[in-house]
Amino acid sequence: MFNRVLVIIVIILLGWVGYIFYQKQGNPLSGDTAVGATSSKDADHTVFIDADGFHPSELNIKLGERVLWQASEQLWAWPASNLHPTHELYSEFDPGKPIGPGASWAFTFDKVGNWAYHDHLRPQLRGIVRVR
Ligand SMILES: [Cu+2]
Repeated sequence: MFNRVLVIIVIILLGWVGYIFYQKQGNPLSGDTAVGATSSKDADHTVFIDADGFHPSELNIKLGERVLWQASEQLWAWPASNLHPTHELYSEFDPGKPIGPGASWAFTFDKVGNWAYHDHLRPQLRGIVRVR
């Protein structure tokens, strides 16, 4: 009888510890969508991403302006600087992980240039940001 109570207490304790641990670590999937904590109000330009690609795919902006990429509710996306897969032309222009469905990622361009980019998950989808 005593052993049974002890086992139940241990199970409850393990569940509680696991719950606390999970809360602290966070759900890895919600962590990915947390990339989208920024809203389009915080950006100068917004590019929408759907199955067809980037809209608009060409953007002309001024130095220091901020562009937000907004993924559609249906897909994961990963806008990143060319060249695929290294993203070395403008290595900071890369969220470093995919943007979850409905989430977004914003980047401030601090270099003048023609910054061609692609969706790292579907590299045939291309876009360009021209910074002047
Ligand atoms: Cu890539």
